[in-house]
Amino acid sequence: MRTATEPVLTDDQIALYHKEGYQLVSGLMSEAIADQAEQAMWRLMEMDPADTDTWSRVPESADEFTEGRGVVIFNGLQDHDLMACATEDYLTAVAQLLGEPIGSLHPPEAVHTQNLLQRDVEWSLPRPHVDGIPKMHMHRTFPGPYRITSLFYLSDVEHQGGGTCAWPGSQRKIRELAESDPVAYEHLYDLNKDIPSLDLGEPIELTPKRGDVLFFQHLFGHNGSANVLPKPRFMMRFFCSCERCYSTWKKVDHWGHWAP
Ligand SMILES: O=C(O)CCC(=O)C(=O)O
Ligand SMILES: [Fe+2]
Repeated sequence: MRTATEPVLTDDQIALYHKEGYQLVSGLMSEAIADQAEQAMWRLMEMDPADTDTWSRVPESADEFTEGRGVVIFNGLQDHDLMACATEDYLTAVAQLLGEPIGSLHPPEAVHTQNLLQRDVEWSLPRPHVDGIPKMHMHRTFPGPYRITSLFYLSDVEHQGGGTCAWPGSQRKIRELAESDPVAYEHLYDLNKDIPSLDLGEPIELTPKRGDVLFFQHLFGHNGSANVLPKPRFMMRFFCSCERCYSTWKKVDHWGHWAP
């Protein structure tokens, strides 16, 4: 059996993460943890997984619903079944990808959801973005608001069901653009506007399974895509209120994105 100090990712996975800027990883939580977390999402969404009529409802208790994207946002949830996804194996994988000692990272404190409801649009590939772009925060491009981030999928995502799109290797071309004019691109807000003009190649539409975690780097080009299927797509990211996370990547209230 693995002990808590042993690595979980292979050298190949780590090398690919550095080369391509991202890595989709399965098995960082048990099936039982993933199942409990999915059930927690159904509860929060005030939906019955056995009754498709409930799947298009916007839950009363949501913090935000953006109709244009069909996204249901809850901020700062500390539901036990969702927080259980921050397993030792997950924290070990993050440490490995960052090149930090295993066991040295502070754990996240809460969850931010980005659940996608079905939209009545023609599905198409999105345009790439980098994170940290809201004008109100004016995040600096360097060193950027995070080194690594993680998206947790808590439902199986089918083709056109709200998979995140990833541009492999895009972080290098986006960094080159940023470095080509440090004044014009001092802020991610301005850098992001010019990203669609780069030739980043074809994106990959990821179709993750429940319990999979997508890791990506600062300056990695990605974006969500519409969910045109009836089943909601469940996805979450972690929040933290510690001074360092809050000051590097403040999000809402006293929460920042967890930025180890
Ligand atoms: O909804 C998605 O698949 C991706 C959302 C996104 O771009 C993000 O959380 O940074
Ligand atoms: Fe993003």
